[in-house]
Amino acid sequence: MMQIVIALGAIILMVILFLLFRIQVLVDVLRGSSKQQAGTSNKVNAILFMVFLIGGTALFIWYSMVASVEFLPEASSIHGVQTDDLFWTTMAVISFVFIATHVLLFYFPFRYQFKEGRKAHFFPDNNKLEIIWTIIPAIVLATLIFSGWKVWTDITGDAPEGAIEVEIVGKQFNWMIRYPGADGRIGKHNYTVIDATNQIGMDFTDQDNFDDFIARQVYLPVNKPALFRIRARDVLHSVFAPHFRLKMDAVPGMPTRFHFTPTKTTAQMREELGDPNFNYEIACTEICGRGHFGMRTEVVVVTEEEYQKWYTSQRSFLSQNPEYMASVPANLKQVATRQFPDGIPATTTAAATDSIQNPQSAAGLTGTAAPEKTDRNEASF
Ligand SMILES: [Cu+2]
Repeated sequence: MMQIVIALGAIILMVILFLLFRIQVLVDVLRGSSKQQAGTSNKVNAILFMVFLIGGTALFIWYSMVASVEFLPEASSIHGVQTDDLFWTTMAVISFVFIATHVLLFYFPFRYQFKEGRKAHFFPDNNKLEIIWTIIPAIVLATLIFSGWKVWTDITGDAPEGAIEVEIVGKQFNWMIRYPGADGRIGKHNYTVIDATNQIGMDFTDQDNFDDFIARQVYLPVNKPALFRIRARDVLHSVFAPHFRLKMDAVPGMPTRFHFTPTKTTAQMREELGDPNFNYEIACTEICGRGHFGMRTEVVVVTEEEYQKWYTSQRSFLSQNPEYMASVPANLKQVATRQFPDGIPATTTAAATDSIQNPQSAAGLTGTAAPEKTDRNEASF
């Protein structure tokens, strides 16, 4: 009830003010003082333009200083330094233009506010001026775009010889990481063979898969080029490693890639930032569903020595999951058994035979009916 009374009171007050204003105007007309072309609001507005300019600039400087604490540390990759340089050069150019035009934009209404008896200068066109303000931005923009294009083609081009290949597959909701084994080749994949264990869909009719291994983190040696082979299993994801200035979409059915060279080890970064808990990370920057926020994987950059130690300590997927021997074609069985220097564990032989009839039971999903097997070579995503 009280609110209604207040609202009604406010409306009545506004109506009264409006009527008073109208009466004042009518009185002015009668007195003949309405010929005055601008009231006090002319001056007030002109001053407000200057207040906005000065206040806005002060806020901009203050906020830039406060926010700079959150900026990423210096890039930890070779191309990252180039993209940062490019970013700051572009930023400097557009900031200069932005500030120059906006100072004029706000200063002019103040400087040239309405004044009784002052007449505007008639200035229809000037070809020389128009040529200057067309050619200069054209040259500046073309230079910026060309240098950006040059860095971009370098990043997206072929990886240098001997780059370490890592496959990164996004799925709702985590990243799966696969390394090639001693052969240096990542094996073929096929979505029809995906199950609860073989989540990446390693196709064991391809012998390149026999020595591949799945890793929980991305390990990389410092100062050595690395190539990410990126895929997605279900929806769009995006590989984002901000410290390396790396971002590439993971698209179902369309493999993408990104090569870069890390220049600082995790230990170096921890020391530099004074943060003993620092870790490089890969996050997903595509809103890919409910668990999107949880798509985080660590990237560990180590010395070449440490990397070799880690790499050689990894065991192939096949040697850890001998039941998949059942998926290896007869003519390749001999090659695949090399993954088992101590022989294939006897207990799994039964499971291996079983998985031929029921692949899901091998994956620990007993009790569910196995889907009919399709030709594994027929489709590959
Ligand atoms: Cu995602």
